[in-house]
Amino acid sequence: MLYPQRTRTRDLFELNGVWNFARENTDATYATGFTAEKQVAVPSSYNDLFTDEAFRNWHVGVWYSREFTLPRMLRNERIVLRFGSVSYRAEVYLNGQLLGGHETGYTPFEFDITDCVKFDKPNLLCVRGDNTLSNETVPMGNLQNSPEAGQFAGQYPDTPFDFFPYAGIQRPVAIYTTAKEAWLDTVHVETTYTGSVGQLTLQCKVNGAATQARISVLNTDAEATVEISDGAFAAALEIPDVVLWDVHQPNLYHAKIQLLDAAGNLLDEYTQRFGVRTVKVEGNRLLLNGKPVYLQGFGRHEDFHIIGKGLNHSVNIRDHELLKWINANSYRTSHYPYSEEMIQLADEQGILLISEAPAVSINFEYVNEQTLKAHLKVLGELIERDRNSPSVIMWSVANEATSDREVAVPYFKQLADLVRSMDTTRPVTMVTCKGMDDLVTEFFDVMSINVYPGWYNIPGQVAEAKENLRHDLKSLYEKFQKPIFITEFGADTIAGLHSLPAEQWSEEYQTELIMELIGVMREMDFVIGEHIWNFADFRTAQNFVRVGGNKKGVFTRERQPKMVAHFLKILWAKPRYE
Ligand code: GCB
Repeated sequence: MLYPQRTRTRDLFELNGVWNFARENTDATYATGFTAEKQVAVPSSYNDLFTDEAFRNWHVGVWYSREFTLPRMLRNERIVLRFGSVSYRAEVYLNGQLLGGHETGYTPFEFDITDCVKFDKPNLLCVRGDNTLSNETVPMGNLQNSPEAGQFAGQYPDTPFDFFPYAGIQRPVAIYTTAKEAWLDTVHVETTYTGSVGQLTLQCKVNGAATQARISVLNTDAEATVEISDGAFAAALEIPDVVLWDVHQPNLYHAKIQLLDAAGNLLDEYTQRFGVRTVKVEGNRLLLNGKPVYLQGFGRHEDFHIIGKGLNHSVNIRDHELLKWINANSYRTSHYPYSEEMIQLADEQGILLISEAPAVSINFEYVNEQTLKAHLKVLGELIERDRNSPSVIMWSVANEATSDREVAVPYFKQLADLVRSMDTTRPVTMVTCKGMDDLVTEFFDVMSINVYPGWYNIPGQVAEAKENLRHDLKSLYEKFQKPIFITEFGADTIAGLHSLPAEQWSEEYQTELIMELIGVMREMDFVIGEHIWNFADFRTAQNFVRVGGNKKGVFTRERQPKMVAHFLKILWAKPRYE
């Protein structure tokens, strides 16, 4: 599915703004219109907009509605309604008619509404959202708080993971048009280079009557015209004197793709952005354009006051500003696909992403075939969505599954196989907390591990925590013989709490622990990256170990630095490999 854009042949407008909202708490039919309980913002999570606890923790059916009018000049166009994401599942009705649904939040979906849209009066759009999680959803939820439900069992709402289950229409809603005769459906870009010549391969799917595709890479001499057959075409282009995409020079190219009919008339035009770069794991190094890169940065969340996980360009800009300020070069989109707009910013600003499926805390006590099906589906949708983004350098198929159980082995093999069948240009990983007991590391290029010495184990004792980490890293490498990426470590810290000598929860403790543990990681040549948990404080479900959320942020939830940020800024100013 393409990201929507306005071109010579396509129109685009957004349906964001203020919509009507109601919880589904009667048997009434909502699909043909309903009495609003509230007004709601789109995009936004609905949970923190209102003052009533009942709205905040509401996770079953909710309804959104609004009207829109289409101008008559679009009468002869193909019209598509597109959602950036609705968590966790959506059903969409236009003028009372069910268009379809989508499951697994965090990925986009769209409907061709050409045949049911009206031009002579306003159209009524009603969307049912539902964030009920179960053992068959990814992520799981509502596991009845039983102890087997894992480390976060017993919290409210009932989620086995450590972030608030925000819900609603959290990303943009748009209408775009194409010509009815033909339109470009999908574009897959792959790039490499030989010497100073960049190589671009395009694989595209097309609908309708176009017979030829003309491709030109803007501001270069690269162009090609190819035949379309069976609704598809492929093209290979060379870019002389290529400027690679890199962290310090995130150079982007634009491939203009035009679909033509037999007479040479333009039917569709779309511009696909791309960067020329390679990424691979070789020995104990992650190589970007053939040069070793050490990952320094964070695990993160889409999370902010009031809007929850709703897309907000200002927050995104501020977050990337802080990443640049602190000299980070990367982050993991823990624990789900972030908005398309955020990925685009990373492409533009040269930030490296480890793009993660929304499979956090998969618990094999509860997994069945449906869980695997949902997991494969959303992983496939994520790869399809982000594959053309140069900033995405690695796929992470899951975070902290109970991957020490035999049943996890065939499950994760299928996930790794799916990724490799779709994309052979990026390494694949799975983030584990099972250490020496992990049974699925063999399927992945990099061993990504979450470790909390000095916090969950060996609390308050930095010297012992260092010794523990040193020992564990050596044993893991000896056993698995893979480069190790530390995807999480850190300490909850209340901004403004100080203590000398340092003790848990103080800014001094977070600073000392993080800086000392990094020292140990850097003793080991096989460690390819240090990602601190977390970039910023974030909201969680309620339980007795979280005081107003998770406080492991290097920045506060308001995006101001804690003490450790200043130390990291100095350390990260000098790249580890030169
Ligand atoms: C983890 C999880 C992360 C939690 C973190 C913590 O291992 O991957 O989602 O937020 O620990 O702070 O406990």
